[in-house]
Formats: sequence, C-alpha cells, structure tokens
Amino acid sequence: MREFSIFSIWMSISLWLLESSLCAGDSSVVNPCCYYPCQNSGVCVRFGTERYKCDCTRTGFSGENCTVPEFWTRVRVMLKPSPKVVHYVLTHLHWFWDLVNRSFLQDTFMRIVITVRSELIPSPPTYNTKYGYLNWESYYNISYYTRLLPPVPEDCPLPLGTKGKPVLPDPKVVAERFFKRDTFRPDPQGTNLMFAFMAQHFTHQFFRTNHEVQGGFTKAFGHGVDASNIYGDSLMRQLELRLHEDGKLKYQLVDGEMYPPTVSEVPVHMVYPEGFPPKHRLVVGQEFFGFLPGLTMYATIWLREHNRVCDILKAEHPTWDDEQLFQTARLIIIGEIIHIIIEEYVQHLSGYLLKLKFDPSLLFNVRFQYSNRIALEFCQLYHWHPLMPDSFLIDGDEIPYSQFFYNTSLLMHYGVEKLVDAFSRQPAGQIGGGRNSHKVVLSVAEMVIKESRAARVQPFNEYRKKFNLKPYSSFYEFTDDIEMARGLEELYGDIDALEFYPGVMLEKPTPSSIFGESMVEMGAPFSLKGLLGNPICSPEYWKPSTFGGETGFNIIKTSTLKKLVCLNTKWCPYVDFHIPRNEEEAKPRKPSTEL
Ligand code: ISF
Repeated sequence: MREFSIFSIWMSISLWLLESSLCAGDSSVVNPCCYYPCQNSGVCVRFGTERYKCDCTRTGFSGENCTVPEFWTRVRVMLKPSPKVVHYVLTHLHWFWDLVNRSFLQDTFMRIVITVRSELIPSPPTYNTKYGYLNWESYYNISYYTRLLPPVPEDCPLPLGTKGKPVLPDPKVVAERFFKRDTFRPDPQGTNLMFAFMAQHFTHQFFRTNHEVQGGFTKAFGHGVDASNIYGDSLMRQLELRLHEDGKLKYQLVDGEMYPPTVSEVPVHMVYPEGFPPKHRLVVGQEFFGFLPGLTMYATIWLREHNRVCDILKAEHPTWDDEQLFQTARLIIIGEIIHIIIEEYVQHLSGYLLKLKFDPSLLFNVRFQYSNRIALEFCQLYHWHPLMPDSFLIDGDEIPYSQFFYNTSLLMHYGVEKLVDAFSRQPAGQIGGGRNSHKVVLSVAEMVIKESRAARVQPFNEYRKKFNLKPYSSFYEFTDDIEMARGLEELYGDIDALEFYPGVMLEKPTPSSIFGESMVEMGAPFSLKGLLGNPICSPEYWKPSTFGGETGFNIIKTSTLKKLVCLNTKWCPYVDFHIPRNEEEAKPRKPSTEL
C-alpha cells in the first residue's frame, strides 16, 4: 500500500528545513532517527548517513513511518475506548462494579487489566542506557536498568532530538519554579503517610541506582519483588542478618518488643551520619532505611512478620533445618508483599471501583512471561516526593524534618503502634500538578532531571505515544495552570521538547486524583508486570508445597495490611492507606487484640 499521509509530508518538509538551517554550508547531516519518525512502536534504523527505515514488524501498521493501519488494527483502534473513558468507567458507576465484584466478571476484568497493561512491557527486555539497538550485552548484563525507549541518539542537533531550545533549562530553576511547595496540598484521594512510607519501603528493593557510575546502572539484581529490602541484596549481608536458628532474622528486645538489631550485633554497612552512636545504629536489609523512622518502622514490622512466619512453619515442620525454614518464610513474605501491594496499595492508588484481586492462576491460560527487568523510566516515574508533609504529627507532638531524619529512637520511644496510627491519620501531599514538593526534597527533583539528561531519556510526548496516549499539542493543553504553561513554554520552547519527569509530574491531575493520566498509563504497566512476573506467580511455584503447605499458602492468600501490623503488635492501631473516612475511624483506639 502506498502511504500518503500528512505525517509523511510533514516529516519530509521538517527534515529538509532542519538540514538546510542547521547544516548550511556544513557537510554533516542530521541523524534522521533524531526526528523520531517511526510511529506506533516502529523501530528506526539509520542507513547510510541521511536515510532511515522504520521496521514495522508486528506493530499492526505499515508504510514508511508505520502509520498505515492494517485492517484489524483499524477495527481495534475504532472500537478501543480512550484511556480517559476507561478511567472514568472504572472510577464511576458504583452499581455496575458492585455487581461485577460479586460475580465471575471480577476475574475477567482483573485478567484484562493485567494482560492489557503487561503487553506494553517488552519481555525479554530490550534497550538500556548504552544500547539503543538490540544486542546480547543489554539482554545479558543485569547491572543495567532496561529502557522502554532507546536513548536520544548522541549525534542529534538538539538535546532532545530536533525540537526545543539548544540548551535545556537549569534543573534548579525547573524545581524552584514548578516543583516547590508554597502551601501543602493534600492528596484528594485521601492518601496518608502510611502509604507514602510503604511506597518508599517497597520500591527501594528494586530501585537502587548505582550513583558511583553513570550510565543507568542498578545495584538491585533481583529486578523485582525479591524482599532484598528485608533480607539484604547480597548473600553476605543476608547471612549476617540471619540468626541461623529456626530460620529467623536477628533482633533485639526492647521492653519485651522485637526491633532490628544494632551494628554491634550485625556488622554490615548502614548509612548514618558521622559520629552517630552505635547503639542507635539499627541494622536492616536496606542500608538506607535508618534515614526515616517510617522506613525503620516498616522494616521492624516485616522483621517481626518473618520471625512469626518462621514459628508457624517450625510448628508444622519440626524436622526442617534453619535453611529450609528461612527460605520458605522468605517466599511467603514475598507473597504477602505482592498480595498487600495489589489488593490494598494499588487498589487505593487506582481509585478503581473494580475490586483488584491477587490470583496468579488468572493468567495460567493466557500468554504471560514470568520474568521482569526494572526500567529506568519506571524508576524516574516513581519519584513521588510531593507525598511528604510539612512536618510529622505523632501522638500529639509535631516533629520537624530536622528531628525526624535518622531518628531511630523515635521508633522505640513511641512504639510501632503509635507510629502506624499517626502515619495512617496524617494526609500525604498530592503527587501531580506541581508546586507541592517540600523544600527538603526539592533537590531530589533536580537530581532526577539531571539523571534523565545524562541517560538521554526521550521527550515526554514520545512516551505518551509509546503508551498509546495522544501527544500534547501545547503546554496549555498539558496544564490548566496558565502561569506554569507560560513558564514551561519559555524554558522548553516546544511541547515536543518537554522532558519526561517534569512531564509526568506537572501534567494536570485527573479531577480529584493523586496525579495525571500519564503517570497511571505509564506506571501501571511496569508495576503490574513486576508484581505478576514474579516467579512465585508462575504455575510451577504457585502451589501449597512451595510455601510449606496449605498453612503457608493461606498466609499469603489472606494477608492484609491490618493483619501484617496487628499480628505483630500489642494493640491494633488505626491502619490503612487512606486517612480516616468517618468519625468512627477517626476515634482514638483503645488497646485491643481483636482483628
Ligand atoms: S506505579 C502505579 C502507577 C504508577 C506508578 I510510577 C501502580 O502501581 C498502579 C498499578 C495499576 C493500576 C494503578 C496504579 C491500575 C490497576 C491500572 O492498571 O490502571
């Protein structure tokens, strides 16, 4: 079929215009792939100096730039509702979802959500920061984060290809003008700090950027939910953290309660300020978790849960050695994490009325690859620092950041119960829409932008297309904040040159939502693929024997955030990823053991 589209004409004209303006009198030619000519996930390959070819294999499109839909693609595109419509339906129509959630249709919808999202993630993985073409090294070398889109070619005339200004705005200016908080804006979905710290605790098992070297490297070789934040990311660290008795992890008792041990008992690397007293240096799986009491709190809860599971396993398997008890407990913990993340954390985040379900067997009759590779784009997307409040309110005390950082004694002073209660009641900030990052975290936004430039991450609009979203045509369509639109236009010059991270963070949030359309559409595929691509979800693993029998299997299948906390504490605080919804929930709790 002969292609004759407006897009192709536009491509030819702009190629010609840019070459004549940039290279007048110069023999060098622009790499044609810098124009991102290939649409619909077609692959751009340069031939000679000024020619290119789009490989449209299996994209459902053909033509020079993969813009001509095949018959069935045309039908699919016509019938497919837009992400906005799908999101609207999933967050409205209570009566419909009440029916769905009580029938076999719940499974059907859940299967569709997982498969539709996962299909957007290439598996096996493709590019990385060094390689913009397929090769063995980028497949094999797992010390790289993978990349969904190849890096901007090195030889492009402008930093983001061929659009925008020759010099990108100062990251500090971008952070100060568009990210900095004036007044705290609570998340309209009711997210609390219990969620915020879970986000940080959970993601730091697979986001461990190696900052000692440039080039998009990670220190987390598990590439997914491996609980390395609990058990350490090397065998050496794990062996130090283990008690080597009954499968348990080392701990200390304070007033009869279990807490992580200190460096004197477990001599492994933890990040603490210089001169920090050894008795306050708690040791947990992730070396960074002494930084915030919210992270040490989760580490303590998971430590108690691991040891509790070991007791249960030992009672049923008195002949098992330490090793088998430990390894089996770890698989159960991984299962609990995935269960709680899907059914409570993602449920809350999505705002969907469809009740999300963690049931790996939903996928046993469809095509699905049980493997995962963490992508640099996913890591960039997940920098959610606007969640952080102005200060922390615990048991009637207001604690500023200066007294919060590295304050491990806060955990023992209040105890897990009061911290959980406080964090579950305190609102977190809205992530999207800009101007909501506290000054203590502002430098993080700056760092992410710098990192994305070093990694040559493609423009925001190219990612919109990759995730089947319409690219924005102007800054005024991108955000309703006129002042921000003007500012961004002045700094970036062209909406097609807007960077990826400012794009997902500053986009107008969906009404009454925590962030905009792009964050969900781009983040959900990585997230779901990572959760369900775990080996324990595969048909070979997902059976009682893997987890020591029905008891262990049931611990996974019935785990909840509330049980995680309340089976490991003296009394049951208010615990949720949502601030209290009504007077009843808002009431202070009396010590109780009821669940
Ligand atoms: S993580 C994330 C969204 C963005 C980031 I970064 C999720 O974990 C998420 C996963 C799934 C869904 C929403 C959020 C829902 C079910 C969906 O697929 O839309």
